[in-house]
Amino acid sequence: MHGTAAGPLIDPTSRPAAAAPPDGDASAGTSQAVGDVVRRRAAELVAADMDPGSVAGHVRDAQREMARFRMGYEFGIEEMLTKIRILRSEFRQTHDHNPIEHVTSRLKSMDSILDKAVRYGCATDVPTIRERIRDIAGIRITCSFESDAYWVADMLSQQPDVEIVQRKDYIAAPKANGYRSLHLIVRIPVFLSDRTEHVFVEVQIRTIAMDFWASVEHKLSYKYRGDVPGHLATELLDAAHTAAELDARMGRLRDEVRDLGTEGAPGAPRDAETTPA
Ligand code: 0O2
Repeated sequence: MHGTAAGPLIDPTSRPAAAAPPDGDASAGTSQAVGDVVRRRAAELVAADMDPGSVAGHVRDAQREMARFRMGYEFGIEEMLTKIRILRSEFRQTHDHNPIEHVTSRLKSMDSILDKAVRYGCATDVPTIRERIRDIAGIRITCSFESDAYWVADMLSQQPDVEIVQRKDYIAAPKANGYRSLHLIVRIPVFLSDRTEHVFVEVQIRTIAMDFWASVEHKLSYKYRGDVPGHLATELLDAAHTAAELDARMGRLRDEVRDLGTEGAPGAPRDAETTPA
């Protein structure tokens, strides 16, 4: 991937235009895309009259390098998930409220990585992609309340091996379309047998209401290829305001319950009912 005799393995001009669906099965999509990229590269080398033995060697090298590239991000996700799991378990044992409802993760597909590299106008060699595309590994944490989202962000930020590279607070300052979420780009070390890799992981933290809205908006945006018709965009913005109001009301109700000291009383939702991280 760093550049073979016949050029970089990741060549955005040699792949089909269609990108993988953004919310698809990330790991399956990525291996599929990696396989496609390697097969296309092999076909190019054959067409360039390279002898079959050299082509096989190049393909093996490329496959190995692709696997190494993905591995760092997979382990980065695992490390962050472990941190989140520990926070969640500790909180569950010491408090009667669980700030984390559920957690999902995904590895960006090779097609999406290349789309973004093209959009950023950056080179497609591995070091450049590693540096410029910072959401190859992604984690989404869904909380019940806005204050929980900030709490989770603070807890992760305080960990000594988590470097906060960027923090975007779309809760305090929503996007023009109404999108709200707290985004962190973190950089964490991944300790391998022969080296330490530092990988970027994007962590999106949001409430259930924000997540519901973003999921509907994403589907509409995908359906209309990013150009949602005016009346639907207005409807979405209105729904975002409603979701924000719901978050605010639920926060006030939670404060009320907390003041009364009745959390954990009969009838209150039990932690065991939530999805484990
Ligand atoms: P996917 O498939 O979810 O990963 P850029 O990443 O360059 O597009 P920027 O400013 O670096 O833009 O990133 P930003 O604003 O932090 O947003 C990155 C991610 O947040 C997106 O990733 C989405 O997951 C989510 N997001 C941001 N804005 C919206 C929005 O308006 N609606 C919805 N539903 N999600 C949003 P990707 O790469 O677009 O997609």
